[in-house]
Amino acid sequence: MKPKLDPFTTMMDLRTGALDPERDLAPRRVRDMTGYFLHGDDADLDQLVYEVSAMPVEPSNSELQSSTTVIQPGRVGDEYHMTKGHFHIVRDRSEIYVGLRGEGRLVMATEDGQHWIEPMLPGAINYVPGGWAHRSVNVGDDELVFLAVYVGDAGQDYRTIEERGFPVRVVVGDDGQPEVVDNPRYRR
Ligand code: M6P
Ligand code: ZN
Repeated sequence: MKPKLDPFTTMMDLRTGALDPERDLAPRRVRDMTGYFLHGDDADLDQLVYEVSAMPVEPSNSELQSSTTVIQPGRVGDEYHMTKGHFHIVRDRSEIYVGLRGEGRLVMATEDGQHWIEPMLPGAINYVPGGWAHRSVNVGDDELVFLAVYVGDAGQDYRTIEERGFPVRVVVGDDGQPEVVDNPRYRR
């Protein structure tokens, strides 16, 4: 076969996730996440929640997509900063996360309402099998930084999460520690 791409290398700062050369950077602020946080009504709309920088590769099943995500520490209401979270449009496509910095929770859920939580920390390689929606939550005081690699044609289905939410939320408990509680707005 004739290759479609030339090989290339991107340098990643292992502490900050910054890429060199810089790649497309997508910031997500509270204003971009309406409806995602249960108590988001009086939050500062300019508050930066996370940024994603993705490698420039076409979204086909013969390639691997990859990106780094940096989630700022902080909360909206009682809920820790988190990504929107998504199913893959092609549901059986899988993904790997490599934790680089900070402390997080990877919340996963199936369409029939099961949920599963794995720790995110430097050195952790989290495997997200096909069929599991995934959302990362920063429960620490530092930035949460991780590298994600996934099948190129996976695509992100945000709508299902916007309509139904995740079965659980990660909130700060009375003792100041992260706690997983049911999401009253979850719809199966
Ligand atoms: C990881 C990957 C990306 C995703 C990003 C932010 O880097 O899963 O595919 O875009 O996290 O998550 P989300 O797309 O749910 O906002
Ligand atoms: Zn994904």
